[in-house]
Amino acid sequence: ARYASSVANSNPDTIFVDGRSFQRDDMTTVTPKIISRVGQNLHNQKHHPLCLIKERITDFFYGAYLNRRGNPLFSVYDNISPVVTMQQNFDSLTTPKDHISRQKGDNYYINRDYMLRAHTSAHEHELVKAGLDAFLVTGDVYRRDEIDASHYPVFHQLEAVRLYTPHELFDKCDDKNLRLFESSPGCRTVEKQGQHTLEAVKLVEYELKNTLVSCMKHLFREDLESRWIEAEFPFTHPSWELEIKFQGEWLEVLGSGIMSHQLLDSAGAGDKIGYAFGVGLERLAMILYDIPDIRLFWSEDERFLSQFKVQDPTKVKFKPFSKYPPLIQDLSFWCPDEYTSNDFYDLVRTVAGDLVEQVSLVDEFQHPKTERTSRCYRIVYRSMEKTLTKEEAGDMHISIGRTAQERLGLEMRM
Ligand code: FA5
Ligand code: MG
Repeated sequence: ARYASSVANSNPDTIFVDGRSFQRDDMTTVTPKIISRVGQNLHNQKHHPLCLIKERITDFFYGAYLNRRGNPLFSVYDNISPVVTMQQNFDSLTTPKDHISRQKGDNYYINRDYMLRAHTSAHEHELVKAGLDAFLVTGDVYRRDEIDASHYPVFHQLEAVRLYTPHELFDKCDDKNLRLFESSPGCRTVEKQGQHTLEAVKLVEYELKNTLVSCMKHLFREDLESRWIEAEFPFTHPSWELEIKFQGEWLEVLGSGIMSHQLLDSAGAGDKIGYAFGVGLERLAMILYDIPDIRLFWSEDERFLSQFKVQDPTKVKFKPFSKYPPLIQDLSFWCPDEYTSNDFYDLVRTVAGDLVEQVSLVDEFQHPKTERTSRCYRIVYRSMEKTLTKEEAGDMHISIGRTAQERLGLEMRM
């Protein structure tokens, strides 16, 4: 096996993605950098902001929708491989062969047969075909796109599908003659697909919009400002996008609509009507936690990740940290009896202000004879505005030591 894999590795025509090997061809657009993102699954990393958002949306759906037996109605999938066929990503969703969304320039194709999914909608057909009526799919999605503060070639979506039988949809209606489908299918209009009755479409539209607005209020706040915009997708009609007011601007957070009857019919659910939506998790997390740049989600820096490792993450507001390098120095003292570390922390803040990022107690011991206590503090110097020079940090360090001797009676150990 080792021999085989080293041979394969040295073959430039073989691409490894998610534990499988593929032959490169004239459709290939994936790059090593992009492939390295596959399998990171930020949405499944405990305490990661994308995972927190996923969990809060899942909690909302678990809480709000129970089946007759009192179990959650929606089943949850967050571990489906992003490697899909073009059949899954496009054809299964009735996307026309010449649709712009298929362009080589916009997608990460592995080869003529496989690609990295461009949206979580790629799994709608297979899950409906498996017999599911209500499900959520969360995953990483890949698009060749510009790179700026709100665009990144890899981001995360949460997809939802909810199907209704006539009984479920018309449950609360008095009129027993309501139907999902026209007895003879008419033409598609602005309002609906040819097969559906207008009353069925209006009820599903109401359920969809009501569900999503309630979900957003659950995530954000009751007085959240939102609006619906007419949209266009090959796999839903009618379709809408939801925009949320964020820092005075309208920001699009999701696409949604009444699922294509052709799609449902070909997946074996031609007797049902349903809605689907796909929401961008980064957009929601940026709004919720004040995260200014989409690249931060990929940071492995504890100064980012640790901000979300708290008891109640709903209240987190991200505090920006410096991109300049740190300078680290230690200070050791013999300390008087009544002294506490907080005295030293206050003093550091007074002397050094924002140039100190962190102070931590790294060592503590008691002298066996004198019984005096020694403490060693590690100080991380870092500016938000510039790279600190060794001299600047050194001067600051000396000044902290001297002030600690004068004001706190600490005795510096050399
Ligand atoms: C779609 O991807 C559809 N599959 C959504 C859908 C699902 C429609 C089910 C109907 C039924 P769109 O390309 O607009 O649609 O992306 C959906 C959301 O993903 C956007 O509203 C946005 O929140 C997020 N998104 C899209 N592109 C990016 C990007 N480059 N970076 C970050 N988030 C993005
Ligand atoms: Mg859109």
